[in-house]
Amino acid sequence: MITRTRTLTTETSRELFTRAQQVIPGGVNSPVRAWRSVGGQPLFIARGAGAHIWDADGNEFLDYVASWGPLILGHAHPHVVAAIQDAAMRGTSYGAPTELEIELAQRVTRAVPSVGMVRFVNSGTEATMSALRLARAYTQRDLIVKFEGGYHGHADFLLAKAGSGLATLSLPDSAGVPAPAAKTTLVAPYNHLDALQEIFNIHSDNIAAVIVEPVAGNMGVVPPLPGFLQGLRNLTRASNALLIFDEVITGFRVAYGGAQTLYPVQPDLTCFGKIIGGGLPVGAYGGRRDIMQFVAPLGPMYQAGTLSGNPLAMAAGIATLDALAEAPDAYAQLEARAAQLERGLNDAARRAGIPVTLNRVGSMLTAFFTAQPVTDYASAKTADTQRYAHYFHAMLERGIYLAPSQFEAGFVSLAHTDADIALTTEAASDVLNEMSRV
Ligand code: KE4
Repeated sequence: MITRTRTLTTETSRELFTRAQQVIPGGVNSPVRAWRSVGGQPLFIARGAGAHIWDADGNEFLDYVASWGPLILGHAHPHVVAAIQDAAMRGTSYGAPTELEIELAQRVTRAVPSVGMVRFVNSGTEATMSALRLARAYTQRDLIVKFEGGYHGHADFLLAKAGSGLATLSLPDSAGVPAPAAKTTLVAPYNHLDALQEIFNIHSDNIAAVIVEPVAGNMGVVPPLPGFLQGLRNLTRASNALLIFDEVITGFRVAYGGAQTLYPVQPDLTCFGKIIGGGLPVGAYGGRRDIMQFVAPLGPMYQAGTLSGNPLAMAAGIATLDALAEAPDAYAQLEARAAQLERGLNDAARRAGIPVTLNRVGSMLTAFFTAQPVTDYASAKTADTQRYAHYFHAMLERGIYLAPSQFEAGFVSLAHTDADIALTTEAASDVLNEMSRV
């Protein structure tokens, strides 16, 4: 049972954070975990089960981060744990092909019609980096297009921000990224086809690919406006550039076949991650067989990985996808629970008179603290991040663990119950009413 504590005891997490900072930059192995945008010190998590996590001090929370998306079944699902244990008993890695890789690859290619072949890697970053190298190899062109607010992992040429003019080449968006690496990237505003048309008017013969999150998750959840994805498909096809869907979040999240089955647009290549690893490190890229023939050892585009297709990760991914495929109306249940949460949060914000724009696609959602619609990065940035930080901490005190950033997606899992959703919306109502009085 969630214990509602107004002030959390976090002594152990604090001690662990002090120790961690001695040996790990910022005390974390990924920046968002440091809570820089919401303030305070991160909680160290000791265990998870279903929709719940417990921190090192024993505080229990309802978890809506879900390891940033992989845990669509909830934490420590018995079938996933058993599959990992079973694989581990036979060894953890061979550096040689195994049947498990075929099993997971067949599940992915059967679920996603545009994916004729797939290559497994160890992260979403590797998946997108490899897919873009493949697009460049296949088209023999250098430029790529991404969208402002889109995140595709930390490959040099993807850490790029828009240059002065829309169609000008980009600038590095991180220290250590050489200017030439950023210059091969063009950045357009999400959901703005006219801006993309302008880029293609100038650069079309040199564009290898457009990479897009078919439902944006990394500026907070921003769905594609009607016609946006089809417009990308038309523009790329007309200029012989490839269309790459980055479905690292949306793959098996918004539908078993990913966003490309919700919005019937077929990309040339698709990137996966998160859910297909069931919580273990897996990424993948795949697509048209004629393009995948370029991947070594078949073709000239090189990509490799010591632990790619690792048997434990494959076993976790297979168990996860099978649980999704076999659960009766799993996606209808995810939709119903997330819709219940959306209604509850919207009602609470309206009653409190706090402006909130809630964007949701299936079981991924974000409550932006802004009164205006959020359809791109510029409108996402109108959100009041201070208000979000207050909301984050106040919900934490009520046993609800949200993303430690306004510009991230929250996730409902199959382990969340109606009672969990009711408890969450009750806590939100409490917090938003309090916020309306300050
Ligand atoms: P990884 O390299 O983190 O496995 O995947 C990179 C990636 C690629 N594409 C999309 C659409 C993604 O969302 C991600 C990673 N997502 C972030 C959360 N927004 C991971 C969290 C983190 O960076 O710690």
